[in-house]
Amino acid sequence: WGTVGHATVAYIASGLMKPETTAYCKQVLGDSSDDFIGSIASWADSYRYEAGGAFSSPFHYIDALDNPPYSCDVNFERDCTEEGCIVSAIMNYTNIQRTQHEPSSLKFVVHFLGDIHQPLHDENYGAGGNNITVLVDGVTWKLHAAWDTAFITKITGGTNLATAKGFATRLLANIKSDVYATASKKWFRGSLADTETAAMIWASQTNDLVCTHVLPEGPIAIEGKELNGTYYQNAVPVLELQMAKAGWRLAAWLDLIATGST
Ligand code: DCM
Ligand code: DCM
Ligand code: DCM
Ligand code: ZN
Ligand code: ZN
Repeated sequence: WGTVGHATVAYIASGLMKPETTAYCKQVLGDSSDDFIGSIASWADSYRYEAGGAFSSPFHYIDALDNPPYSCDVNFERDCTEEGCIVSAIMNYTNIQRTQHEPSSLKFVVHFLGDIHQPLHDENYGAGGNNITVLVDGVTWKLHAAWDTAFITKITGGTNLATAKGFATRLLANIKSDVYATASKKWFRGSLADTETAAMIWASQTNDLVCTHVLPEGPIAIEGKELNGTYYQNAVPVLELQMAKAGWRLAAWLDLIATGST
């Protein structure tokens, strides 16, 4: 996700987490403001461009070697390479956070629980959609960035932290009321007793969306095409649900870490 997507996930989580989890995160991050988590959600995207941070680049995704739109699946042994992937990164930084309570592992966990909910971060095809070019309202985008950023800007009309806060407020209301309240009771939460299974279930559910909503008729059907019609209309509810699920799961995950639970 771009900065609005990551901050939206973070603000949703901050609206759902336990008070002791808020206190824990504020203490670890050394930030007592309301933006303690929204303001660090995109740190990992700056860090990977720093000289010492290049090792973390593969941690933002898992390149599922599936065959969309005919079959979608993620396989840890097949798809997580030796340099690591988003699933192994969530496992590692969650364990570091549980034992060392330090800021960089918390910033990684917040970021990667966001990215794992972006369908193209759980897909190998076209380097996660970076090699597919599309149009959004006449502007050329990589398909990956259309999902990361262009569609979210089109939904919210903004690009800053205030935009994310507004978007998160609306999605939080959905989680707490009619729109997602019943469904969210069945969302898979995950447990710190088996972090690989948790992250793999999040990745697999998200990867399913590559077949149904990202490449439903294959790449040729969208290459060079304008996506602001039906394709975008079908993407909006998926993007909103992925933001909501990611924020809800991040809150639950941080609650377990902060309270020393599994
Ligand atoms: N990005 C960038 N420069 C930065 C931080 C982020 O160009 N300093 C861009 C690259 C990605 C996007 O942000 O297209 C989101 O990154 P990702 O989705 O890989 O986390
Ligand atoms: N990305 C991905 N899968 C890949 C390669 C990259 O999901 N196989 C993501 C990471 C960034 C975005 O795509 O969010 C752009 O990557 P880069 O900045 O490396 O071009
Ligand atoms: N917003 C949203 N969905 C929209 C339009 C806006 O979630 N379709 C969010 C993002 C904005 C916030 O609401 O930051 C306030 O919007 P506005 O500036 O239109 O009042
Ligand atoms: Zn991305
Ligand atoms: Zn990222």
